[in-house]
Amino acid sequence: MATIKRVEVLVTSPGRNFVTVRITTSDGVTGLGDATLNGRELAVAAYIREHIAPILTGRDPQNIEDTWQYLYRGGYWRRGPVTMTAIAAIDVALWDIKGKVAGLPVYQLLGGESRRGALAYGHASGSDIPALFQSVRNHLDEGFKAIRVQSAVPGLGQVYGVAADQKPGKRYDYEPAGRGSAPKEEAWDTRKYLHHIPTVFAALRDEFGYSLPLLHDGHHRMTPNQAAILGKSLEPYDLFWLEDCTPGENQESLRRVRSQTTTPIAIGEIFNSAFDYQTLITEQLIDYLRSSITHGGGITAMKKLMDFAALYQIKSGFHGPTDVSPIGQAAALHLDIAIHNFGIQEYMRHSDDTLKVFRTCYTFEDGLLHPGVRPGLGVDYDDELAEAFPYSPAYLPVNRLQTDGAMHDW
Ligand code: CS2
Ligand code: MG
Repeated sequence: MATIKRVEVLVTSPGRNFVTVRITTSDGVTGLGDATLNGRELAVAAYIREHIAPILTGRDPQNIEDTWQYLYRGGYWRRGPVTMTAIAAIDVALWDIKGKVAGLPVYQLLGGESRRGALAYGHASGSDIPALFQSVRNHLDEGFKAIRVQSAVPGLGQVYGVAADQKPGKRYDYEPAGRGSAPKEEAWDTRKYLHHIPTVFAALRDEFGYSLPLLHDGHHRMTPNQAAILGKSLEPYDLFWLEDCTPGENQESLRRVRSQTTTPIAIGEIFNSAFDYQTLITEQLIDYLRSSITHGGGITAMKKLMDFAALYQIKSGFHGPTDVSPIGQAAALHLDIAIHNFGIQEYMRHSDDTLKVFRTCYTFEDGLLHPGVRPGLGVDYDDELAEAFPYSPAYLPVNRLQTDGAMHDW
């Protein structure tokens, strides 16, 4: 029987910071897992190096479920983003190993293909309507068949999710804080936002018609009643989903939103366990579940959660920003292809530097992503190149109310 011989934690920063786990077996098979927790990366690196790596050596790499339970139940302290990202990274690396040993892509081990490919959505944004239309057109030219739309709000400055530079290829997602400095501060006013966003979607529907699925992310900035107002005002524009309309911690608050609007609701990119979704699923308060594989406890946990959600006709919309590494994205694609209740997959192409360090075989064609057919996850890690991109801290922005400077959710 092969055993786990080595667990390495690799930190690199090709455009963004990434933490990767590499497990090597006594037979020389390696598996990769994504352990990246944006803005808090080194906490997960230390958790794995100091507390997980030493207790995994000698174990059977094939026993993925038992290892998951060993780390979850055995750690005594359950849940939380740091713990669950660490467990996810080990879990995904073990699925990669299992696939390589079996000579099969991971989706085959999860039941095989349920579809030709995973419908992907890209991120359009604009500082005004002409810039936004151009950004939507660029995405259509790239082949996207579903598009998330974020817009600047008159009277507010830079808003997270909207590219400051509107040229094609320029994006909002690279280290808004700048390397090594404190988080950038942005100003927020929910009233201005609530009045402006419906006018943006009205303009989009006038220009592009109704067949294009459009999504929008509220970044947790509304109260339940404000979210209900926004959901109602967006109903005429037929959104694919409204994401993170309220902070996610209080599941009961989604009852208010749900009872007031038929706009589909997606939530969960900052959730890390099935318990975060329990009320949302059993009371059918949401339509799409947003965790990433990386932050949701790995393939093992997310497969179970999706099977539970399937009982309530809730679908997946896994988180896929560029701070989930290409390994995390590949893991999502294997699950997307396999499960029946797939909804949509977020897709922001990683930077060229990122894709040189993490060599992937997934494809994007005709609006659909496919994980590729290589055994395991289908991602290679280039150690030599990775070392050329040393880590330095980078943070997401923070949000303060324009009226009085109080900290606000985002
Ligand atoms: C966003 C992300 O992709 C999304 O829906 O909410 O940009 C998110 O803010 C980052 O991944 C946070 O790390
Ligand atoms: Mg989001």
